[in-house]
Amino acid sequence: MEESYNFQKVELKWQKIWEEKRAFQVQTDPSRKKFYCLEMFPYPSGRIHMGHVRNYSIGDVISRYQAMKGRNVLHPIGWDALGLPAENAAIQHGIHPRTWTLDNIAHMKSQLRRLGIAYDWSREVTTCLPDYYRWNQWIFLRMFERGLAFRRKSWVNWCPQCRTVLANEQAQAGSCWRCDSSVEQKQNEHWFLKITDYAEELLSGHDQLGKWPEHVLLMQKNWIGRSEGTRVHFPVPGEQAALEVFTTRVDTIFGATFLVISPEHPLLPRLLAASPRRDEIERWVERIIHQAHARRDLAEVEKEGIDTGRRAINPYSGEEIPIWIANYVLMEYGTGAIMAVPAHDQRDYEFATKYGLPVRTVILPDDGEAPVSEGQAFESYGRLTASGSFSGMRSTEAQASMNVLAEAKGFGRASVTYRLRDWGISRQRYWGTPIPIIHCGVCGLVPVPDADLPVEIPQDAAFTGTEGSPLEKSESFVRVACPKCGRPARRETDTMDTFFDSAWYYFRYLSPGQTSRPFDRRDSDYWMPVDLYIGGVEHAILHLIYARFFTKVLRDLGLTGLDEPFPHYLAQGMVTKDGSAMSKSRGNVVDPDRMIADYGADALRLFILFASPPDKEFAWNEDGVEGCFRFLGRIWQMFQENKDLWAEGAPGAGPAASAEADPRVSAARKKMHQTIKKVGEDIGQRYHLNTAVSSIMEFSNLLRRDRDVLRASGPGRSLLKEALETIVLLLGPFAPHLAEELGQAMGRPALIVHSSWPECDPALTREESVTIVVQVNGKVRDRFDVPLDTPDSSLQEDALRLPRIRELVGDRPAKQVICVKNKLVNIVI
Ligand code: ANZ
Ligand code: ZN
Repeated sequence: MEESYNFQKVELKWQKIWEEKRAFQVQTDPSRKKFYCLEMFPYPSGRIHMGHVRNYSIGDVISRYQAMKGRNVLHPIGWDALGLPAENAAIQHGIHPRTWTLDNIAHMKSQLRRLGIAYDWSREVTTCLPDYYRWNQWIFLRMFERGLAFRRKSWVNWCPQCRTVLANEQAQAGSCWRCDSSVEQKQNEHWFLKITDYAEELLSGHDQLGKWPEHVLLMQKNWIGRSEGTRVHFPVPGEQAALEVFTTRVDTIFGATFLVISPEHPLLPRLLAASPRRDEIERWVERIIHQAHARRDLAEVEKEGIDTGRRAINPYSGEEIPIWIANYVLMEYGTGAIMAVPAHDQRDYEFATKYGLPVRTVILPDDGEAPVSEGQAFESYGRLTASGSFSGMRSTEAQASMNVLAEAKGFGRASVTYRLRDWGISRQRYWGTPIPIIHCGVCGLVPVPDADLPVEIPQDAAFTGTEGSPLEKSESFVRVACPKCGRPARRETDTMDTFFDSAWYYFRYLSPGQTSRPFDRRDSDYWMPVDLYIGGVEHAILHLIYARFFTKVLRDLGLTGLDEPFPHYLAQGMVTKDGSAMSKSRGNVVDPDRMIADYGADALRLFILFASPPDKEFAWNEDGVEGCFRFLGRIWQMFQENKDLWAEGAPGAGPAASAEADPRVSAARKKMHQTIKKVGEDIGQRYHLNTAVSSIMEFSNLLRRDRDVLRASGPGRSLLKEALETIVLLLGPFAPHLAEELGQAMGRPALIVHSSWPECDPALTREESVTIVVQVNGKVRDRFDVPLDTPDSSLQEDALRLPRIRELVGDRPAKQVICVKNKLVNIVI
């Protein structure tokens, strides 16, 4: 063995050995306890960045630790390989999307290998290959059969110059990414998935996600947006159909001074049929609809409206009020029509003020609350006034009786509305999963038979960025015989949103070679749910909701027994440098390859994990890597300096404590066991990988400090040997290459990854004393230290004797004293 640590050579050596031994390959094995550690799979953009390094290092430490704890650990990786960037590269540089993608994957795979991440590469999943996306198509067809996949009209960004549909990313700030023309809105038939059928379950499923970060659950909750309210029908004189509104504040209905419908409302053409101002109004509607659709619901957009000239009747009061059209009412929410109550809704207030519509107060603040202020709607609950027989009731009480009345009279009902929309999956792109449907002039929409799957992405397509989707121009793709009647028909040319691919990839890892089903139930029953899912919080809403939705659909198809795929989600914090997120556009990127070249994979990984807890921001600084690099060097050095301990073959475990002459020997032994315990709990329970690393550092410092003392006695020498071997095991998950190299030098027969995590002796890890918190009436007032396991009676006595507590309690007798052993005393007076 060489004297100085040649990390390049050592790291490559162990990567090769792991690969040859297939060290991380696992099988379904119901006789063993499993651990499924999953990290969000990367988009193959070309290079691994620091965010990936962080994500995958966190997962690697946890996987390797769980394996050492005896679990059968599944740690897979794959590629989210379809999507727009590959197609843009084709348009801009003339490289075929497939070539571009597969080249990127090859490069990034070599980078992941060089990082020494313990993946089971035999399970690699690549979504752009037909053996994966055929199952997208298969799942889509099962959804189609159940009405969960359907077609309807919807809006898309359209570039009139390029004559093509644009993705939102290609239409930023309302202009085309290629030609800068102003983007229009166009209505087309699109494919949707009926995620709204699962809205309630996606919400109630949160009960099973107690280990998710609170803020992620809140984001999902807001995204689903459950609102309880009332649907009310307003008859329109001269029309058969009534206008239905959705309101969360039916208690304000006597203050409704006008109705507002969305410009896309289906009843609008009828309302305007006989209008003398029809042309003018239609032109106005046309203009509003062409305002970039996505931006209309933003609060900042100036409210604009126009009077239809028609009127509707408030079924509660019999009052006739005007019907307006306005840009702030969206067709996609509720019923696309609202009753406007300017006195109690700020948006309605601003609109009414702008157009001179009446404002009528019908809710009064409760006593003691601020009075209604000028220029501001009073939006809180209160007591009803000027509301017929409901006057005097409280808001909640009025809502309940108004719902009952509406139901009884048949003009409305209590109703729940969700903000969640059905998931539009149609993309007019090439590099996506073809939707397996055939359009036949006679038979209509005909599913591609399962036996004909996959519908492959054709090779012969032109990438111009103009004139529609490349698939439309591939004759070999489009022309097909109808599977039902055999007549000439057309293939669907829309492809799927790539979020479809990532909604179930974690199931495919379980049965990667399966050719007759997406995955096996037996594998899913064993491996699922994922024990820990790690990834960036930018996926907290869409990806995680779609994955939860898919799991429920797959469950309903009988493919899995699971309700929730990821009961434990660890949202990884951002990687920043100089105060902002590390990104290409900011030009503050640090290249992992350069760090590996200068310091090695072990030092890079160790630093990333040591610098901050996984869920917090991680600020890059080069001194930090340097520090971790030196720490690993010192571990290496320590072994070199004490090599003779292995040569002399001293026994691994120390003799009885009585033989330990110097107290520093037993102190070191104790510290060793405490470190084993702390590191294990930090990795396995708290995911505080940073404090795990610092405990190892602390312990190694102690050994360096007391080295001479330890080496001076037999028991000391054997302890030092055991301690160094323990450090190697504890470092195994963090700096796996160095750990293997030292393990081998120490003559350990097995790989570190296949070794057991060291055991700690509970007798040595107990703290002698604990701090007791003293509360008076539940408020923390003082603290004191006592020996561990001090009985309640003496805790109580000690607490009552504290000067601060005596002062607070005075002569008053304590009603009750509650003691929690080793923790607290609460005195109730
Ligand atoms: C009358 C009213 C009076 C309202 C009042 C609020 C306060 P959430 O809580 O988000 O569900 N609304 C309903 N459909 C709409 C649409 N398609 N576009 C824009 N706004 C719409 O909000 C429900 C409230 O948002 C509804 O209750 C309605 O205004 C409005 F003092 O009805 B409310
Ligand atoms: Zn047909």
